[in-house]
Amino acid sequence: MRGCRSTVRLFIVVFSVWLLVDLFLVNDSTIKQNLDKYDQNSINSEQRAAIIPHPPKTPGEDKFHRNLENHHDSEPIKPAHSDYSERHPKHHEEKIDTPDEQIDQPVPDPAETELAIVEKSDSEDWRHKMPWKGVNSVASDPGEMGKAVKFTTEEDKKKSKDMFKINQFNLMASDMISLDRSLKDVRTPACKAHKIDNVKLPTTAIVIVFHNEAWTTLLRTVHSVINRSPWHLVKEIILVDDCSEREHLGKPLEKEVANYPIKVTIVRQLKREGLIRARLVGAEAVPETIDTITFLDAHCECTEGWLEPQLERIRLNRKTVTCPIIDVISDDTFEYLLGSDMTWGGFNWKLNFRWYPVPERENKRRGYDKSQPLRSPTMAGGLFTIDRQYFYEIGSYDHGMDIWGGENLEMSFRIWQCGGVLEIVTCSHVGHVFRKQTPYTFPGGTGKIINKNNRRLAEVWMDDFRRFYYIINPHVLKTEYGDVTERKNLRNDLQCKNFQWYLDNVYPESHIPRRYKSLGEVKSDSTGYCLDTLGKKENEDIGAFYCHGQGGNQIFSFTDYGELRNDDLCLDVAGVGKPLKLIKCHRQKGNQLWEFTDARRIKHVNTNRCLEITMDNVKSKKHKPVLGDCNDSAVDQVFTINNATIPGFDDVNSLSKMRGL
Ligand SMILES: [Mn+2]
Repeated sequence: MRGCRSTVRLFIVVFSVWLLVDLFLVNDSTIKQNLDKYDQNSINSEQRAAIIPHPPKTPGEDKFHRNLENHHDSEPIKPAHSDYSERHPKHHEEKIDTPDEQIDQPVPDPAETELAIVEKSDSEDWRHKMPWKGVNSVASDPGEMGKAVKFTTEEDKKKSKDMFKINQFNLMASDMISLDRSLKDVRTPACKAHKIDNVKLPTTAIVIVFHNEAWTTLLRTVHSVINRSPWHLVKEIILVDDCSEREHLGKPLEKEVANYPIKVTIVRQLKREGLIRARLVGAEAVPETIDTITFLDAHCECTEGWLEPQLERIRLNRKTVTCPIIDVISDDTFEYLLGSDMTWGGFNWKLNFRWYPVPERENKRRGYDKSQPLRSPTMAGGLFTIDRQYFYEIGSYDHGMDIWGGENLEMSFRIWQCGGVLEIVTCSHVGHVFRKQTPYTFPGGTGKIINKNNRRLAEVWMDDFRRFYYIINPHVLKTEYGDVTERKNLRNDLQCKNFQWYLDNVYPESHIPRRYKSLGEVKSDSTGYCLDTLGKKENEDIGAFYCHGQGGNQIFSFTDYGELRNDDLCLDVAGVGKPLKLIKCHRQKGNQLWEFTDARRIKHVNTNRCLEITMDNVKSKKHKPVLGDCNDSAVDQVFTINNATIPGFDDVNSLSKMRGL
């Protein structure tokens, strides 16, 4: 183990990646190749995972089981998968195989979806009776009730700043907070009013993958599961160590979890495999008697009642994959901050997962009841629960993907296109430490790995719509992406619907333009300059640059909504004399409504003025787009809007089809 760790160290290259959601562990095939050279025994992939048997039953565990039986003597707890299905045959398939209808289906009567019966089978103070040392924190401890931990002395501030680099979060703050710290019960009254009979729920195993995780964040994740989940539902916690190098994650971790009241199994990867393959190993370690798998990140905190509403959705339809609302644990102060229940998962032109506002359409479907689960087009990927057998039925993960990246969209598209349902269960809240920067290493660079994974994603699931991705990222076409035959066969065997169906029914709000006049450069004829985002962000001014024909920041779509958009940003002018800005597309026309006239003018409808690209600075030849009075004789107002093509990919027919013409 130690050999593996120090070997990995030799090949570490640090790359900083700015990500909103850092749900990953990394590795690279080059590392693996190098490791193989060092690995005298050249172990194969099956042999890599050494499963440490779970410790003998503790006195606490026995006591716990007795206690449970007392609670449920009328209905003994049986963990077999068949258990929840046999007892509740009606929740199976019947409603579910027609996702087309589901999309427009009104929110069902709560009496049908939420069980009528309802006594909380565990008394409120059940955990205080256990020999479990949990919930021993006191109100005066740092960070209690999710409060921020702040340092006042210069010495502490400096020390915490230094320690920050280890995990890219405030390790010193985390280390001061109790593993059992209390959190507010963040559920809304409507959520609390949902009655769930937790005796009838499917059981789950929690799978947590970690690599060099801090002691306190990892164990606080585990403690929060134990402290805030019904013990009869969480049958096992499986920690997958993706070849960590830190000593505390070796023997000390085994010793620590040996006496926990819920069985904790540690699975060791002897080679670093990355998140995707580590998850698969973790899932395989889940006993067949357990109904569902719950994946969590290694720096989370579960809140009161986080688990039951998710399991309830799976009980009602085993093809539902559920995510909690992911709240924010500040990487700086470890303050627990409530996440929005008004956002869902989408993706942009680069196939990056992004949060976007829930559209009116979906709110209407839910009867404007925020406590009803949201049908989300995609998931962030780190935190979700899935029926164990269904996980395999729909193809677990794409084994051909490396390390991390794209697997969450792959799973999202697959769930929806192959007859499943992906939900954000808004009554379930789990906090996650969002980092601004990854502490992990990306040997070879993130780009290479993500391009490969996304290429596989696009080739297997996106049909002709993959060209949007390739036009924005032409270099992806040069990426070696391996063989996707197996995944295409899976799609065929499962008789999955096509990507157009997904866009039409699940994600009509997607940023992929469906009907458009053009997708390419917006070129000023007189200057040879093009509209260019210059890589600017939302709310910043748009620029112009000499047309380079390389796509990327100069690709705009003139859509049937009258938008001029690059990805999820639209060209927007707030009024006469106001600058041209990039604003999140809202599809409400307004200041984002443009018209391409017969005289090839680009007219801003609200101000009745026309786009022109002018010299901003004669010395530097810097140009910028502005609005001027429309004038049919002004040559600098003449534009050409192009449709970019991909050599060997597009023909005239497919282009017209793509444009919805
Ligand atoms: Mn994370």
